Amino acid sequence: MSTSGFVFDRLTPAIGAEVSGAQLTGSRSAEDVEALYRALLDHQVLIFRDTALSPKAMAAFGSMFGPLGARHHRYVTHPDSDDVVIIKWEGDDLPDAAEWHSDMTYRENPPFSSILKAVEVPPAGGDTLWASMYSVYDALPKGLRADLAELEAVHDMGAFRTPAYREGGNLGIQEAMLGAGSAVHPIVAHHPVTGRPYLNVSESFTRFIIGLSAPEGGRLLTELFDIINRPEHHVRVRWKPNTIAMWDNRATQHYAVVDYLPHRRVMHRVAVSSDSRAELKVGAT
Ligand SMILES: O=C(O)CCC(=O)C(=O)O
Repeated sequence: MSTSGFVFDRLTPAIGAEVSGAQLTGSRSAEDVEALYRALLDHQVLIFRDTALSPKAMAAFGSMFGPLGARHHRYVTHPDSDDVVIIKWEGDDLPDAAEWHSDMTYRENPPFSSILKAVEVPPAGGDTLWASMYSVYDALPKGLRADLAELEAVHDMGAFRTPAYREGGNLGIQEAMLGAGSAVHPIVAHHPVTGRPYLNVSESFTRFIIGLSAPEGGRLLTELFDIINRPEHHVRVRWKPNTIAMWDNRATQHYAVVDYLPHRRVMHRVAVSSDSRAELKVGAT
C-alpha cells in the first residue's frame, strides 16, 4: 500500500493495475497525485472501479497531471466541460477504435495520458485491451531491434479518412488531413521519464517508413503489428458504468473491441496534453 492509501493490484505481468483502497475524487492531495503518477509510470494503465466522476471532476482530476486541451478532430465535447469528449456508438455506427493505436500520434506532440470513463455499457462485450509497448520492444529479436534503431515513420489519421470522404468527398479528406496533421516519429522511442525503449508504430496511424520503399516498409510494419497482437503484451478490461481507466499514452496502445452493436456504448474521455512532471525533470537536467 502507498502512503496515499491507494492499493495497486497488478493485472498481468506486462501491463495494468486495478486501484483500490481509496476513493478517487476530482481533487486529491499532491501526495496522492504523485502516488498515482508513479503507479501510472510503473503499470502504464490504472483501472478504478465504481468511480462516478462528473465531467467537471474528470477534467479537474486530469489537470492535476498536466494541461488539458488535446481536442480530437472528430469527437463532440460534453456540454458541462469542453475538456471532455463523448465517445458514443450504437446501431449501425462504424466505431473507429477497433485497431491498435496510441492516441493522436499523427500529431508532433501526442497527448501524454488519457482518462476514459464508462457511462453506458452494452449487456456484454465492448471491452478495451491495452498493450505495453515496452513489453513488445523487449520481445523483439536483437537483430530486428538493431535494424529499427535509426528508422523513422510517418503517422497520419488513418481510417478517419472514411467519414471524411463520406461527408465531403476528396475535399473532405484534404481538409481532415490538414486539420489532423501528420508527424514523423522514431520507430523505437524512449520514454521521457523512465528512459525505457518502446516500439512506436501502430496499425491505426503508422503509414510509411522513411527511406524504405512502400512494399519494404509495409512488410516490416506488418511484422511489427503481428508482434503487438500477441496476448502476452496485453491486459483486457471489462467495463461497468463508472469504471475509469487512465493510461500513459506514450508506451501503450489500446484496442476497443466492437462486438456489441447494435447496443449502445457511451464513454467520456479527457486527454492530458503533456506531462508537467516530465517537463520539470527535463528542465532540471
Ligand atoms: O472506447 C474505448 O474503449 C477506447 C476509445 C479510444 O480508442 C480512445 O479513447 O482513444
